[in-house]
Order: sequence, then C-alpha cells, then structure tokens
Amino acid sequence: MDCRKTLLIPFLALAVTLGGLADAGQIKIGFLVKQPEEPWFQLEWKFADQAATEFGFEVMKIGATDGEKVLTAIDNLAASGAQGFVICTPDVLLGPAIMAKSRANNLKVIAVDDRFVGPDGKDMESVHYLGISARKIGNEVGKTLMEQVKARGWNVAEVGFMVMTFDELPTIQDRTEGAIEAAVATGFPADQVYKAPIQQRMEIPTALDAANTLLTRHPTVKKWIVAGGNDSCVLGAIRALEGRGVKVEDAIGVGINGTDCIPELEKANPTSFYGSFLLSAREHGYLTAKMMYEWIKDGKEPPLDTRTVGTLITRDTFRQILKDEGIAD
Ligand code: FCA
Repeated sequence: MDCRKTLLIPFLALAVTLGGLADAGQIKIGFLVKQPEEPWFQLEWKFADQAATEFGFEVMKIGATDGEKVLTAIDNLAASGAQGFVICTPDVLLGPAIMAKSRANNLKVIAVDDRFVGPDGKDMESVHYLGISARKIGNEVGKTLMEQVKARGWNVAEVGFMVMTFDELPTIQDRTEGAIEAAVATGFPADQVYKAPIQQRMEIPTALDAANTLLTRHPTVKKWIVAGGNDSCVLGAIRALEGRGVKVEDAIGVGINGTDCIPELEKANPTSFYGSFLLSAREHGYLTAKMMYEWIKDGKEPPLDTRTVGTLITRDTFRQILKDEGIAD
C-alpha cells in the first residue's frame, strides 16, 4: 500500500464518522401530502426544502394518499428520528387517529391546507393549522365572475352558475359557498346556481364527470360561469363545456390555487378558464416547515391558526406574478 493510501483511509473513516455525527444531530421533520402528483403539493415540498437548506434541517417528503399510508408513515418517521411533521391529510376525519399516533410517538404536528375534523364533526382547533382564508377567497372568485359577466354585457337571466363542490372537505365547502354568496350579493339569481358534487377526489376527470351530469340536466342554459374548490375542479368543468360545444366566449371559469392551471393559461388560444386565485405555496411549504423546525429546536410554539390570502392571476398577468412568487423563472 503506498503512503498516500495509508493516510487516506483513516482520513476517510474520520470524515464518515463526523458526517454520521452531523446527521445524527440534525433535526428531521416529515412533510406528508395527500396528492403528491398535484403541482400545488410539489411546490409546498419545494418551499419546505428551501427552509430546510436555509436553516439546516432535513425534510422527509412522503406522499400519504390514504389513511393506512399516513399511519405507517408516522411510525416510520418516529423510527427514523423525526420529531414532528407537517401534513395535508387525505381525509380530515383521520384527525383524531393522527393525533393519537403522534402523541404515542412523541411527534409534533402541524396540519396544512386541510384542517382536522374531530368526532363531533367540528374543526380540531387545538391542532396547529395553517390554511387559506377560504370563504374570503371564495368571495373574491364570485366577485371576479360577476365583474366579467358585467364587462361582457351578459344578461344574467341567460346564465347558469356551475359550482363544483366537494363538501366532505370544509375548506372547499367554504370556498364554494363564498363564491355563491358573493355572486348572489352582486345580483346573481340564487335559483340559477347549480351545484355539481365531485365524487371521491378532486381531480380533472372526476370534475368532468360531475359537470357532464349537471349539463345533461340543464340543456337549455346558453352561458355559464364556473367556480370550484380548486383549479382541477374548474378545469374539469371547462373541459365538459368544451365537450358539449359551448363556445369559449360563452363560459367563464375562475379557479383557486393558481399553480395547477399554468399550462391552461399558457395555451396559445384562450379557453373559457379566465383566471385563478394564486395561493401562497411558499407560505404553506416554507413557513410550516420553519415553524415545525423552530418548535422542535427552540420550543417556540407556532400560532394555532394561521390564514393566507390569494391573488388573482389571468392570462395577462400570470407570468409576472408567478415570477414574483418564485414559482416560475
Ligand atoms: C386543499 C386542496 C388543494 C389546495 C389546498 C390549499 O388541500 O385540495 O388543491 O387548494 O387546499
């Protein structure tokens, strides 16, 4: 063995040991999301990673698409030395089970986006939560739709309001109720509001099915405005309207998230998807991860309830706004 190798081996052994020690001392947190394929959740992860790099902790990103995966993930997190996690649960009714398992494993919990619901059907207000101001943002959607109806000189008597609902999830119910409330308050006839309940999961195909069922029931309506719990819900409805031959200029859709409609806004020709309320994936990912880290490291308990706002993006404005938010280059 030459002399360089003899020196190198103990050096490498030392480096590995130190590396191991550094890892062992590093704070680890989990970040569990219900729909890892959605751009919204991928962005939350991206911003959580930014916080981890900035403050020097580790984020274990886990796609937890059903209850079993969530509960297994909690055990795995504890076994791997994590001390807490942020979660957007696949089902809000899992709240009590998640809290029981986390307590047993001595893990701290922050719920993001979807607030846990207790056995009494009420929000679990004792669990730390960061989510959107759902009703207010819903109100903005309703107002934006009505502004467009007026700007286009439509006669409201000819318009149907298609609302893509998902009442299993309170944050979504608040958004859609908020949209209806604002449209009706600005003169939209309440009896021309039609709800299309989405089955199981909020995705484009399930929303498309729900919209088609609704359109079959109202064949004479000529013009449509569309709201829904998030971008995918509204995009499904827009695809259904296109499938029925409704002209681009005869429908107006406004989404929520702003992150899942970017290819739609980038299309060379406009569709009926007018715009979306861009939520702050940065705050939902970066801030929750940072809160969890500081809670573990310094015992700094986060606020129990934090709410974020939304900003309207349209084909004209989305590029600049996404750039400012750090979502697009
Ligand atoms: C819910 C929705 C997501 C996003 C998030 C803030 O979890 O399913 O699409 O809108 O709230």
